[in-house]
Amino acid sequence: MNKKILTIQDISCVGQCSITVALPIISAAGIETAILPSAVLSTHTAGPFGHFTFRDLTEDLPKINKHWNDINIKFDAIYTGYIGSKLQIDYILDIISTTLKDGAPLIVDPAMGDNGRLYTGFDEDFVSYMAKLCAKADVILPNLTEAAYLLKEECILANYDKEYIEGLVRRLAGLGAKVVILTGVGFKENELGVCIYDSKEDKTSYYLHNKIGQSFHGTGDVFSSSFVGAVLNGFDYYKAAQIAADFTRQSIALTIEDKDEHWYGVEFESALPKYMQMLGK
Ligand code: PXL
Repeated sequence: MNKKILTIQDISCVGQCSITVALPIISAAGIETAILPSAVLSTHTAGPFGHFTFRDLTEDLPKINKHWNDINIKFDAIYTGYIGSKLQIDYILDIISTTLKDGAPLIVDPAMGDNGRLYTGFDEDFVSYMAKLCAKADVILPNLTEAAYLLKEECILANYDKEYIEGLVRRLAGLGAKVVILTGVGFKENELGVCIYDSKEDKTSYYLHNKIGQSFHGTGDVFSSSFVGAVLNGFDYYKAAQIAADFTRQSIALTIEDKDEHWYGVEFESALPKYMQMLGK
C-alpha cells in the first residue's frame, strides 16, 4: 500500500509554491499526498505580483480534523509549510497529535521569510508560535533568515564561517527538533547548499555545490517537498537532503535554460523525471 502523507500549507493559486509544488513532487515520489490548505491566495505574497487576495482557512482546520478523527484517518508523515495564522499553529498541534501515526515523522519547513526579512503578514509573535511547532518536529528545514528569527538573533546572510553555522544548527536543535537541515548555506561566493545536523549524534554534515547565477522564488518549497518525498522512500536524512539539493539545482538550471522569462517561480516540472530517477523509480 502507498504511504500517505499530509501536507499543511497555503494554496497560492498562481506562483509555483506551497501546495502547487508539494503535490506534484511528492506524488511523483509515489506517495499519496493529502492536503490541508492553511489559506487560499491569488498569488504568493513575495515580490512581483504587487498585491494578492488572502482567504484565511483557520476556522476550517478543527472541523476538518474532527471529521478525520471520526473516520480514523492516520498519516505516515506530516509536512508543514506556510501557515496562515498564529491560531493555526495550535490547531496544527492538535492535528498532529490525533492523525500522525506513532513514530511517524513530523517535518516542518518554517516558511516565513527570506533575504533577512519576514514575508508580508508575519511578525515576531508569529515566529514564536512557529518555534513551538518546530519544537515538536523530527526535522526542521529553515533558511538562514528563518533560523535567525526563530532564535531571535541578528540575520547574518554572508561572510560567516563554519563556527557560526554549526552554532546556529545546535541552537536551533535546542528549540526541540531532532534534526536541523539549514538551507542556503555557502562559505564562498559561488557555493550553495545545506548543513545537516543530527542532534542525537551531535553530528554536522554539509552538502555544498557550485551556485548557479540566479536565485528564484519557490526554491525552498521545491527543496522541502523533494526532501519529504525522498524520506518517505526510505532515504536517510543526509541522502534525502542531497537528492533534494540536486533536484532543486537541476530545476534552477532548466529554468535558466528556458527561453521564456520566469518571473515568479522555478520550472521544477521539467526536472521531475530526473527526480524520479534519483529515487530509483
Ligand atoms: O514559498 C514560500 C511561500 C509560500 N506561500 C506564500 C508565500 C511564500 C513566499 O513568499 O508568499 C503565500
